[in-house]
Amino acid sequence: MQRLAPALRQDNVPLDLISLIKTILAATKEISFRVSQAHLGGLMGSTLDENIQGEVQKQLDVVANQLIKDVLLESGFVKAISSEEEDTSVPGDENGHFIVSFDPLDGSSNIDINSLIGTIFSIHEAPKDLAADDPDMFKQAGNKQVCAGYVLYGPSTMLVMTTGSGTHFYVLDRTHGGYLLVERNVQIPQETQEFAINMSNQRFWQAPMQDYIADLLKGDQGPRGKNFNMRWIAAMVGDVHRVLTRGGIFTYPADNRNAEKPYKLRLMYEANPMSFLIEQAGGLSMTSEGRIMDIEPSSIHQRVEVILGSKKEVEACLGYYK
Ligand code: AFP
Repeated sequence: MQRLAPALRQDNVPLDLISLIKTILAATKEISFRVSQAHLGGLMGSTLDENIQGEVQKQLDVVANQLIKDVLLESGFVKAISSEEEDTSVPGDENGHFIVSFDPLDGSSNIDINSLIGTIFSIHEAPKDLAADDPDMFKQAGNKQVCAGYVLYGPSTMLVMTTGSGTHFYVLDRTHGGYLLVERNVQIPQETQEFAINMSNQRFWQAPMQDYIADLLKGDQGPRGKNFNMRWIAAMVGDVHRVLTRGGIFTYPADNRNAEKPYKLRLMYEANPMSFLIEQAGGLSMTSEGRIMDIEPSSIHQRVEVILGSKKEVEACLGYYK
């Protein structure tokens, strides 16, 4: 099995980007260890703090954020970082070539039940004309990402990453301490019979999503003419990993629970990196109005509607919005 750096060189990834990726992954190896030891190391449960989005931070959220933040800011490769757990962007090295957005531990409600969680990251080139402390550096669409990926802390620790030459799966090999390539150019099946949505929000969705899901639930007796299965992991990393592995549709649609917050998922460190991975694997990643990666961001914690997965199923869902 191929090691990470040769695999990236085969895809003509520039050396400074390879170094940055290796820096992020060094932190994920430590996070993987801390996650596995959380109970033993007294890292279960919440802190007394909330992040800027009003979510109570888990102890592991804070530890994971600090680990990634430290390695990135010490590396000299990054001009600035932004994180789910940081109020604003954090300046790095003025000469850094890249900016990194990340969710240090996605699915943190799963920590206490020993279920799937992961780290999501997105890398852009740093604009040369803006200073390191200028948050406008992060106002770049997802279609300008040079790398995106996640590390899933599951039964095995897996890295799923793209640099624009396909989406590849790697597994952390603890015997030599590095990630090994296990599957190159993953392809999502175009059709599926599996959907992922938080059904408990059904009454809050807009009419087109209500109608779409109602038709899926009618199974082979309804207009789709086939039975559908449902899955919900409550961690986007877990749900997207299943979609990448065996197909499916995953959506967190707009809802009217809170008029000021119609969307749940974050554009910069959830939707954009997942969209890059999904599109590189032949899938679609959309809002009901267009391609997620074409959205020009207005702020680092911006939220967005997400409908992604198997191409034909995403198209079928979007058909209800026309
Ligand atoms: P946290 O990391 O804050 O727990 O949120 C995870 C997440 O943003 C995303 O990974 C899940 O798809 C979604 O929330 C799950 O939300 P609900 O199950 O609460 O609807």
